[in-house]
Amino acid sequence: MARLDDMSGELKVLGACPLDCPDTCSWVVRVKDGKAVSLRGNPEHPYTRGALCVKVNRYLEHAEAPDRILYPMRRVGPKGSGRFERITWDEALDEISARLTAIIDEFGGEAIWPYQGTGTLGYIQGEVGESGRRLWNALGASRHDLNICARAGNDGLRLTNGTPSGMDPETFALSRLILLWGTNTLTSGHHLWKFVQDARKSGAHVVAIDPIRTRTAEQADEHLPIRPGTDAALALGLLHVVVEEGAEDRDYLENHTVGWDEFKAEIMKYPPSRVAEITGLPEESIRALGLRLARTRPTGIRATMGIQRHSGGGSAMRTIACIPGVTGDWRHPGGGVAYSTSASFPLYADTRDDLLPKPVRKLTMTRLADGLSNTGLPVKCLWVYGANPLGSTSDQNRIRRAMARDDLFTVVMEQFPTDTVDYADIVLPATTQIEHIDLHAGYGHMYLMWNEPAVSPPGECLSTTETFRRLARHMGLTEPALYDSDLELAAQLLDSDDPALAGITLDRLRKEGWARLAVADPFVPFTGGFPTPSGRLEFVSDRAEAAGLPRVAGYVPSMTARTPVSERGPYPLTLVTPASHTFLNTTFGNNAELRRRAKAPRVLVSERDAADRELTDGQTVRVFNAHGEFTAELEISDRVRPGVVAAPKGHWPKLSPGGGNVNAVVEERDADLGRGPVYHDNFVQISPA
Ligand SMILES: Nc1nc2c(c(=O)[nH]1)N[C@H]1C(S)=C(S)[C@@H](COP(=O)(O)OP(=O)(O)OC[C@H]3O[C@@H](n4cnc5c(=O)[nH]c(N)nc54)[C@H](O)[C@@H]3O)O[C@H]1N2
Ligand SMILES: Nc1nc2c(c(=O)[nH]1)N[C@H]1C(S)=C(S)[C@@H](COP(=O)(O)OP(=O)(O)OC[C@H]3O[C@@H](n4cnc5c(=O)[nH]c(N)nc54)[C@H](O)[C@@H]3O)O[C@H]1N2
Ligand code: SF4
Ligand SMILES: [Mo]
Repeated sequence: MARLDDMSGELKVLGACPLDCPDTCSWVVRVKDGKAVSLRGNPEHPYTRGALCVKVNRYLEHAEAPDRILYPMRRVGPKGSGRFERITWDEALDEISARLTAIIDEFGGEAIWPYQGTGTLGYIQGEVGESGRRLWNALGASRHDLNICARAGNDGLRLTNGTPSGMDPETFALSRLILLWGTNTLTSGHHLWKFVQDARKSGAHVVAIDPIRTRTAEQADEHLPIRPGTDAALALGLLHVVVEEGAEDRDYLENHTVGWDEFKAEIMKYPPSRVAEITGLPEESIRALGLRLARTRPTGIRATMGIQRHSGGGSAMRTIACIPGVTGDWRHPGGGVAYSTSASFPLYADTRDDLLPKPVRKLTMTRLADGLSNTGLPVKCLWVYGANPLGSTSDQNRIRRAMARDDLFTVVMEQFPTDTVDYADIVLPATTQIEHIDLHAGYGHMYLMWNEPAVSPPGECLSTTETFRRLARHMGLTEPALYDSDLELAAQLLDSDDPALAGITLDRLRKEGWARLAVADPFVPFTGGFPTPSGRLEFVSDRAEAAGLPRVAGYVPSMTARTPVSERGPYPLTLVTPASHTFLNTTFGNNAELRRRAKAPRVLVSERDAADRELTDGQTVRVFNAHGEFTAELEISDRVRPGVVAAPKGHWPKLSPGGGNVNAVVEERDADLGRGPVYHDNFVQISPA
């Protein structure tokens, strides 16, 4: 908690980075005379080790930025114009209560869509704890399915292992072969790198598998520039070599897995020669990596979300997860697969679903445009918080049209005037992390983190929980659970007999700022079996079949991978749209210095593809398909393979030339599991602007 620093007379307040990033850093805010004077990485935290990142180094500047929304506002111009007048909280809550009551009376509570995003991952204010859901339940609102980020991969891993959780990323220091697979470590969660470097000092070989030569690929010992959406084929090809070498762990297969015979038959269909054709990788590279995999224990695979933003992405994670089942790597610390540690934290927010007056429909986050166009039971109120769908969600132009609907009542709780805010009827000013209480779990480490507020909110900003408490009061709701304080909510979350929380109390967290889960160190998962129906790692799965996938893990090509150029019509190029180094999704997209560093929106194109179109380096181009277009500066680059072009996510549409970003060309189309999005699986064409 806050403590006085004798030397300077400043308070040191411990907090945690709330952003959707695996590293969930521990930070120290120094406060003098009620004002935050610095915010730095906590040198005492074993994962943060004193460093934040290029983005969050500017968090204080962000919280104090001149464009911060400080007061409730009512729209005065047409939807999309961004013209507002300041109103009081009472006026805002009166108007909201009246509109919600009228909507519920006429259409029922399900006409409300609580569209919560990943702006903060807190258990109290954010998406992990589904902040606000008690109130939505009391109003009978539709359920929101927050599947925009990691769902397809989560579900794929669940088929194989029963859980998305796996390795403790700190144990990569013990790996002897590291595959950084569809993950841009140095950009999207750089704290892992220190553990990778520790492993290297002991001789580990590091391979990046990514269609782009990212800054991570550049720093790796080897880079395999795979064709997007073909990862499962590569996994099978590597295992083909393992089996040829007789290096499968027969004891592990026998005692800890099911379906080996069928899976082996699947593997045998993918010799390196065939895999080379599918993946576009040289056969020798596949064979060489297969040999390394056969001979190196432990092998640690860091596979994150890039792999699964594809129509076959859930299956890709499912099949990659089979690798340690064959090699027996789960026996060793430093072996296995690390995707997300979220499910290792046994904290459950009591969302009080018993308050729902009747069962309600679920609306899918990745399908906002579709959902808003539903005419059967129309959405009449869209309530956006912690999200910027007009920047981050697929099919931007359709969303824009749907949000312009006159009969849609839109409320946005925000810190900044995003493109989404421009379509709000009422805007409510939201606190930042240095102004509210929260509790966090890392999804790339094993620590619970406490965030103590360091300063008072500026203007009339309120936290998510406080906003919903006030709205409940305004609507005359009497259910006591709607009024629990933040500390009461924290205590409820930690009230658990789970051994992983042994010794972790609210008092201790507030005092120390963080606590490692009470699990072995080094941590080896699955020593007591797998949480699957069979209790074993499942190469075959009835649940997969029920989900419409093959029973045996294998290769399900993405759309771009299975469509030959000759069948792509006017849009022959494959677009991938990964993390930007300087923004976090669209958060920080309005920061002047980070925008300067990001440079204008750009698209990386191979020399061949540029030459075919007579395009030159630095030229302003249109990247387009049937759904829309965005404008970008073309960069001729050998970082992308011919046929593939890359443009980062995160630029604000309204701050971009042409008024759109990459999501103008991303289709609203489902991945193979969990209705996940397909951000790296779209066809485009490029022409001069
Ligand atoms: N700086 C920064 N950090 C971030 C974010 C950010 O926006 N900026 N976003 C945060 C969030 S919300 C998340 S979910 C994580 C996401 O971070 P990551 O898990 O790293 O996900 P992506 O950036 O989508 O993709 C990672 C890499 O996968 C590659 N890739 C794309 N398609 C394929 C494929 O088919 N096969 C393979 N092998 N690779 C492929 C991309 O080229 C990219 O380099 O990062 C978080 N961290
Ligand atoms: N093309 C493409 N698009 C992508 C991706 C991709 O790889 N490619 N990645 C996807 C991924 S992984 C994700 S997770 C999504 C993220 O998409 P969103 O969940 O929409 O996240 P952001 O775009 O960062 O917008 C979050 C907003 O929440 C606000 N905010 C932050 N903290 C708070 C708070 O405490 N209270 C309130 N009320 N607001 C707050 C921020 O100011 C910000 O405007 O984007 C997806 N979009
Ligand atoms: S965005 Fe990630 S790396 Fe940066 S401070 Fe937050 S948790 Fe740490
Ligand atoms: Mo994400």
